[in-house]
Amino acid sequence: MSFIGKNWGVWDAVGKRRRSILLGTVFLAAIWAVVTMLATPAEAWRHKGGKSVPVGTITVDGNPADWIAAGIPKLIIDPVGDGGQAGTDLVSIRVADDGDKVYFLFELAGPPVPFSFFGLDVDTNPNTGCAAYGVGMEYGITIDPSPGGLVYIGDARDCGWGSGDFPGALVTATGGNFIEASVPIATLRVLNAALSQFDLGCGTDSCTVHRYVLGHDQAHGGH
Ligand SMILES: [Ca+2]
Ligand SMILES: [Ca+2]
Repeated sequence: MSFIGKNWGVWDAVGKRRRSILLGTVFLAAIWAVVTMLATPAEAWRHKGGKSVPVGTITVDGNPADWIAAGIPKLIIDPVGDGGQAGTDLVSIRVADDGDKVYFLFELAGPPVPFSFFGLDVDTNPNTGCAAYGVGMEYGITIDPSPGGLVYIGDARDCGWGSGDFPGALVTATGGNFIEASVPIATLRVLNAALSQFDLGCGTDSCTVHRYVLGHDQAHGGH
């Protein structure tokens, strides 16, 4: 009996160890679930906003009515009063794409004035490109909204970019407190042929970096 008892004791010890391992695993899984649950909404929220639309939905004419009619949500909402002059103080940014171009609608606190700068991280890797505007930007966007002002997108990997990098690629129009812009997706694929998403950072008025995923309806705009 003592032999059996001993064996039972061994089995019991093994069983306890197994239960202990099992409980430990369950405990770790529970912690991981909570961590994931806490982390996911922020990440998901940060990456949502914007919309893929049919070709012809958006006309770059400075009139935001087409964006409103198409129900394109805000990708970025920015506090008013933190961006210098009203004409460079960001209020919101909407982003959309139609499979051919990426469109931007920048809303400012007043009629746009020089200059607005933005950075696109087209490999969504902060360690590649120029570390500025909260991203590792491959492309820089310069917008001088004054009549005849230069507007361009350029190769910013060395932190400098010029109007001669991709001549005519950035098209803009202003109206009221808005700057509307478009860039061919083909231009963005010059520096990342596999482009499917990008992170958007702001220069003149810093904003919270947000990710835009091409070809998706991304409801629920965020800050
Ligand atoms: Ca328009
Ligand atoms: Ca990058």
